Amino acid sequence: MKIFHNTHHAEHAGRQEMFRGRLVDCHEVPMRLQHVLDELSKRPVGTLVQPAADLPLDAALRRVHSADYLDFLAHAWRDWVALDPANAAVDALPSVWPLAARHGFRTDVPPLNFAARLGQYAFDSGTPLTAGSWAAAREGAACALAASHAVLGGDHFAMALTRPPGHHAGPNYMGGYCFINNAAVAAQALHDGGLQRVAVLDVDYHHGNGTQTIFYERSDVFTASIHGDPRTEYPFFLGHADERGAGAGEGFNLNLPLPRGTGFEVWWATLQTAMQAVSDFAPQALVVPLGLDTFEGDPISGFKLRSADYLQVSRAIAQLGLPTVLTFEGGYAVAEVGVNTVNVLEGLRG
Ligand code: Q9C
Ligand code: ZN
Repeated sequence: MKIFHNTHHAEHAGRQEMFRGRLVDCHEVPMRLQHVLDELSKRPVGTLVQPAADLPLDAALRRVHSADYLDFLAHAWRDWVALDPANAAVDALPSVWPLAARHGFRTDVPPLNFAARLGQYAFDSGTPLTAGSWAAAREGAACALAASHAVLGGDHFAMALTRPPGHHAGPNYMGGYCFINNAAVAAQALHDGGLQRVAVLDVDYHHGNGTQTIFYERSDVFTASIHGDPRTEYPFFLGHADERGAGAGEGFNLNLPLPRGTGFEVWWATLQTAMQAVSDFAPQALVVPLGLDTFEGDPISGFKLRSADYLQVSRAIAQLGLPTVLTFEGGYAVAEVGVNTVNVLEGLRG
């Protein structure tokens, strides 16, 4: 199995995120991926490779994100520093939002102030944008794209060590530590490579709101997500069981929210439900946004999976028999995220 390594990931190193009125140290840190690499050096379940430099990345990004959002991201750091040269010493976090027209605010006059523009494109204040965020996110997306190309070329599994993560990023917004939706890039690339039906099975603790939204009105990409109930868990405003898709996409989105505190037995039964729905869709390939924040020791999440459970999870996923791309999403028990990730990759082998 090829494991695409984002050699630029550490250029995204946010310092602090806003949490309940305080700035706290970021959970989504470069050491997460370092632990995965360290574990891979002990247990080489695949071959570490880098994405080719000549991939059609910009075209692939435009397939899932709006041009204005990508342009915003590409120049965000420059514009943040232009707002005030002192900003070069701090990360960009939004502090004001247009909250949509439903509250009477105007969205028809594009703001020039960068703080206002950041609020247009970010849905939370937990996702610091730094000098290196764009370079890191771009290269992460290149890993996802390269993983899809590997699968299109005949590889059965491919892993993309995407960091920053991606599944909360929507067509034109960032948030939840995510900038580019790597799983959506991968799924769209599989489709564009000639596969008519692609399924996404999101196993991160948090609902994959970005991926759901990107494919919500489509019947060619089936999206399923098992996650903490959004009535109590982030991202709160999407991920409920009654969201089943819209228009041509009606019936092609499946949300399986579970209460905080859910252990492996119930989670496992829910995985069977999700996998049955994936099988019923009869996809030609699968994308798994792999979050390890379902782990019992995760500091910001509430499920109770244990390290050994991840071997069983991926053995089951492998039994779907589908060419599969995995993207790296959440998982904030930093010391254990390497073991848990490599357990998944090991389990794929049966
Ligand atoms: N203090 C992913 O797992 N903040 N994103 C929760 C923590 C947002 C998680 C509050 C969590 C986002 C990719
Ligand atoms: Zn998560």
